[in-house]
Amino acid sequence: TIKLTIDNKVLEVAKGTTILKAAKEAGIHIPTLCYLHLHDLNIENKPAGCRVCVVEVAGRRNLAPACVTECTEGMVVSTHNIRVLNARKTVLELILSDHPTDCLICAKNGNCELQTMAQEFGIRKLHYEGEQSTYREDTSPAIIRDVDKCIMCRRCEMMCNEVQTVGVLSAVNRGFMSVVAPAFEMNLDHSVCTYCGQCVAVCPTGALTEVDHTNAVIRALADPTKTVVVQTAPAVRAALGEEFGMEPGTLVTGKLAAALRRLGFNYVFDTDFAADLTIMEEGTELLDRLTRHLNGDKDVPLPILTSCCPGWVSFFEHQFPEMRDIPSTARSPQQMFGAIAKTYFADKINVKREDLVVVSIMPCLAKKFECQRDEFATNGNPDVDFSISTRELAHLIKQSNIEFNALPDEDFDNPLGESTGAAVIFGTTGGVIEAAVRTAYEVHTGKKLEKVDFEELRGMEYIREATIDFNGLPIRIGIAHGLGNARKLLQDIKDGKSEFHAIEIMACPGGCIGGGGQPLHHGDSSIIKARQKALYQEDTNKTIRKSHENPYIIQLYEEFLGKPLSEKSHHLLHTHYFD
Ligand code: HC0
Ligand code: SF4
Repeated sequence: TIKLTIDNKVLEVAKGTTILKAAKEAGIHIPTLCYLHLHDLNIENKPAGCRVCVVEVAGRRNLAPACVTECTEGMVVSTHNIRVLNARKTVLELILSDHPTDCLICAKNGNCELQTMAQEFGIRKLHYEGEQSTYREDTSPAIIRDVDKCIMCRRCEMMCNEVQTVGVLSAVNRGFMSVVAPAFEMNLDHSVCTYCGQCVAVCPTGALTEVDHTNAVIRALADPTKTVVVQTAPAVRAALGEEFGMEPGTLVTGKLAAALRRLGFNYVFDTDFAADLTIMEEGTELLDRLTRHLNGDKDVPLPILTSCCPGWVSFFEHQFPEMRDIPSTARSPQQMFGAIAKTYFADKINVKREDLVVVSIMPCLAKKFECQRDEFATNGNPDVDFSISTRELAHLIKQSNIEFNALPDEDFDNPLGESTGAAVIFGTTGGVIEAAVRTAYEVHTGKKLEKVDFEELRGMEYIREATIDFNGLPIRIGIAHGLGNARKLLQDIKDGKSEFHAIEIMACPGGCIGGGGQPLHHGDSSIIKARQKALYQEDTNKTIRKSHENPYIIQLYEEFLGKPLSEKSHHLLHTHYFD
C-alpha cells in the first residue's frame, strides 16, 4: 500500500489508486464533469478532458488532474486551496465561454451538472470570450443532439462504444468545433443508433436529451373527442419515486396508478398485462421450436432470443441481419398492449380506433422509436400514439400540481390492468426469461411448479447461464444485458458455438430498470440494484405469479384471440424484422 495525505487526512491506499479515487474513499468529493466509472462493468471514462478535478500536489509545479494522477508514497495533496479553486473556476469559465447560456429553456435545466457546478462555484461573469460554435440540432424519433452544448466529456462515447459496442458516437473536429458526433456528422436516424438512450443517461449537460412528448399527451387529455388510455411499464414503478425524493428501490405502483388517474387518463392500465400476454405467445413459440428440434427438425432456429427490447431489436437488425429468424417473432408488451387496446378493448367500450389514444409510460427512449415503426400502425394510425419516459411523467405530475408523495395507493383498471408477478419482473435483467420458464415449464410438463423463484436466473452478472430441468429435459438458458455483452452471445451463435435453447437480451445494463428514460443514476449501480430488488419484492407480493394464470389473459384468449400463435395472434401480436 501507499501512504499519502489529502487535505490533511492521512490515508493508505492500494498501489495504482488515483487521487480521485483515494479522495472518494476518504469522503472527499473532488468535482469532475467527464469522469465516470461503471464499477460492475469495470469500464472507466477518464479522458482528463474537463480538467475540473485539478488538485495541487506539493512539490509539483503544475496542478494535476486527480482522475488520472496516481498516488505515490508520501504525496501531499490539496483539493481546495486558493490556487486550486482559482484554477477550477478558470476551467469552468473557459468551458462556459463556449457553451450556450440559454439555461432557462434548456431541457436539462435543473438537472445539468455544468449548471450545478457554475452555481456552486458562484460564477457570475465570464472573463473569456469564446467563439460560440453553432451546430444544427439533430432530431431523431427518440433523441435530440444539441451539439452546441457538448463539453467533450466523452461519456456518451464510452457508453456507445465500450458498453454498447454500437460505435455511433466519436469525437470529431478540433478546437472550439470539437464535439462528439456520428461519423461524417450524419444524423442519428441515418446511423445504426439503437436509441438505447445510454448516452443520454450519462450526458452531464443538455447536449443529449430525449424527444419530449409531454405536450402531445396534455393535448390528447384535453381533447373531449378522445378516449385516452395509459399503460405503464414494469420498471417505472421501481424508479419514479426517486423523482419525488424517495429512496431508490421504493415501489410506487399504487401512487403511480393514482397519479395517472388524477392526470385525467380515462383508463389506467398496465403494460404488465401485455407482458403476461407476451409470455403466452413467446413461451408457446419456445416450446414449439423445442418440440420440433427434439423431433429431429434440423432447420428449426435455436436458441430463441427474446424480442421485447426495442434497442436490442434495432441492434440485431443493424448488426446481425443474417440472424433475423432467430429472435422470437413476438412483439414487445408495449406493442401488444397497443394492438389489443385498439381492437379488443376499443370494441368493448365502443370507441373508434381513431378516437382512442394510447399513451405508454416507459423507462426507455427506444420505445419512442418502436411505437413509430410502420409495422405497428393500421392505416397510418399507430397502435401506441405516444411514449413518454419516467422522467417526462415526473414533470407532468409536477406540472399538474399533484402532490405525489401524499397520494393514496390505487389499483389499475380492468381488463388491461391485471397482471401477475411474472410480468412485474420483466423490468429487470433475467425477468423475462424467468417469467417464460414459469409458464413453459407448466405447459410442457403438465406439472405444477413447487417453487416459482428461479434464483439461478437472477443477479447482475452481465452474462449468465443456467440449466433448468423440465422434468428430465435440460433447458439451457443464457442471459445478457448491455449490448456489448449481447454481442458476445450473438457471435457464439453465429460461430455455431452456442449451446443455449433460449436467450434473454436487454439493451441496457440492468435491463429496463437501468433504461435511458429513468431518473438519472449517474452510473451508480447500487441504485439499479435497489430497483431490481423492488421488482422481485412486488413479484413476491402478488397472489398470482404465473402469466398463464392471469384471469384476464385467459378471458382475452377465450373471447378474442383463440389460442397462442393463432391466426389472430399472429396478425396482432407478432412481427417480422428488417435489415
Ligand atoms: Fe421494459 Fe417491456 S420490460 S421492454 O424492459 O418486455 O421499456 O420496464 O415495458 O414493452 O413489459 C421497457 C420495462 C417494458 C415492453 C414490458 C418488455
Ligand atoms: Fe449509442 Fe445508444 Fe446513444 Fe444510440 S442511443 S448513440 S446506440 S448509446
